[in-house]
Amino acid sequence: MHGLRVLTVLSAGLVLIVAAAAQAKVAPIFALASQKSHPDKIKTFGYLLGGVENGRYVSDEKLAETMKEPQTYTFYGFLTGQTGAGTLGELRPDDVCPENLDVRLPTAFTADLAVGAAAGWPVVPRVAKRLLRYSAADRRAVADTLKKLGLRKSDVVIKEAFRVDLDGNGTDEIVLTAEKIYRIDWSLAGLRSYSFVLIRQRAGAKWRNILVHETYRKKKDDVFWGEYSVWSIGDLDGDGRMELVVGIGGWEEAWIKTFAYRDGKVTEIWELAHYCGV
Ligand SMILES: [Ca+2]
Ligand SMILES: [Ca+2]
Repeated sequence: MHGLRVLTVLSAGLVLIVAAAAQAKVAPIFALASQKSHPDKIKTFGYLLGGVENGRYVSDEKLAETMKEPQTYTFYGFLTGQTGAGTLGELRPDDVCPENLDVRLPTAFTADLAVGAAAGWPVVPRVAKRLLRYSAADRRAVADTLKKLGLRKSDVVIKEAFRVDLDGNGTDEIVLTAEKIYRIDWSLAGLRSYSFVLIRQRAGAKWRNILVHETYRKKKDDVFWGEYSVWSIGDLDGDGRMELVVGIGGWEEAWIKTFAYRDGKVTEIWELAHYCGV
């Protein structure tokens, strides 16, 4: 009996050590994209945004050193939930912007996020629903935002909208992208052009508009960054609230930005950012 007891204690200790080691490991986060950078398209690239370790974000520069060993990833679509698990291709400097690291995906993916298996929580705890029709209230929210930006004369155009409970408080938010580009030529957006991502949050009987990020040309000097789109929505740090991964595709420049939404406020997560310009 005595021997068995020692064995039990030993094996319990071993389990604890393994669990502690797994928890300490950084989980890298990749945003998956097609060259056209749209979540509905088949994905061919994974861009390393950064990682998460014990609820804290780690920048991609710091992370690259720890990523020599191949590891397992879980794949998620924000409209489908978990779609699978597996390995990714070799991490390598980006062709255009070698300061960034990315992977060419070994097979065709429909997921939009790959997160290291060390993240032990559901990255998509609530699946978002794409809205196929936009309500009058959605259009009014865009019109009100345009008024605030000083763009009363711009046309109200909603490009995409999703319904999901971002913060897990039991009430759905609406995340929408609005955009109208008055083209001067194929690479230049004229005055009154805008593109932005907006959260509509229900507060009692009313709804509040929370601008996530925007670009617009009100004056000649204003620089139009590019076209916004929602790449993914997932809980990247395991606190139960979902973050937004937003792509901005400009002429010769592209950004991937990540935002946290907490208590009705949006903050940018600097560690999980990606920029490429030529
Ligand atoms: Ca909510
Ligand atoms: Ca979170």
